[in-house]
Amino acid sequence: MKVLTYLVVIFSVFAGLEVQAEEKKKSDFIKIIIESNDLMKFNKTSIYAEKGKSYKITLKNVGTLPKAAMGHNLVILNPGTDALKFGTELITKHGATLQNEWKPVKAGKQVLAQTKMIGPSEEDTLKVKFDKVGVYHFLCTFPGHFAQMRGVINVK
Ligand SMILES: [Cu+2]
Repeated sequence: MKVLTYLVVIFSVFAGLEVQAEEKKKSDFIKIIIESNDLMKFNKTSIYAEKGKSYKITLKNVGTLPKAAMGHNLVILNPGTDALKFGTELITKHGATLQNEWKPVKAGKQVLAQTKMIGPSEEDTLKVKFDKVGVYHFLCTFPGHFAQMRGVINVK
């Protein structure tokens, strides 16, 4: 009887450990911080990522100009969509307006993930997982910013 009790205890301990490991895996996000500023620049324009891993990407606005004049966001596009072309079509094709804070609401699956538009000293974090190997373009969709505020995520 005692042996059985020990076995049950041992089994329970192992089962518990497994649950813990599982939970740890779920919260295992790789964190990346990107800064944006009043000079209309991201501080990172080339990022390497791994297929199948989960990321938390935080966009920080380290500028001081008001959001209406110099707001920033981070919009990650799926492979095959070019950020420069996407930028030129934001208002004409992708539904970005002043009212929706320049969110490309009509872009559908061309957008993989995005933060909200943020003002000075604000930040916003998006969660993303890259399912495919490839080059993912990103940009800020505030009018005109795509000309400078662009970058690539190389997923291997
Ligand atoms: Cu911007």
